[in-house]
Amino acid sequence: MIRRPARALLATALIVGLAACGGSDEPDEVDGPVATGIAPGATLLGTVGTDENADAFEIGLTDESGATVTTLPAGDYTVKVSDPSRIHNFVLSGEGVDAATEVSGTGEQTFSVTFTAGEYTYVCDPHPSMSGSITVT
Ligand SMILES: [Cu+2]
Repeated sequence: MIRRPARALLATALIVGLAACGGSDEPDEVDGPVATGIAPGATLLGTVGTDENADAFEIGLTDESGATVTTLPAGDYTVKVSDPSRIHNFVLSGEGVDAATEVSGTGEQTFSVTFTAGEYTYVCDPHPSMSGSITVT
């Protein structure tokens, strides 16, 4: 007798959850905040691993507040990459850009890049599932 209302509540929660996900045009699912209002001249932060675990299978490109970059206007940018892992690297590529850290190397590297309209990707060479993309407009 108690189960039936509980089940109905669960079903309602599922429907609401599905509705919230519907209609998303985002090409990649992003955890956490998405960066907005980025302008040429900004510094972007590339990361592999996590603060807790340098070898974690995580890769990211964020603004200085830590919000994930998914789109930004064409122009010149500084990309600071933090690569504390000996099993990962960070490769940012696309039209006119090929910036990469070494897999075996660790530390920070800073790249000056010029983005033009189009798609750019960032990926870890040994682990292609670690990847993301940005759309330059
Ligand atoms: Cu990797």
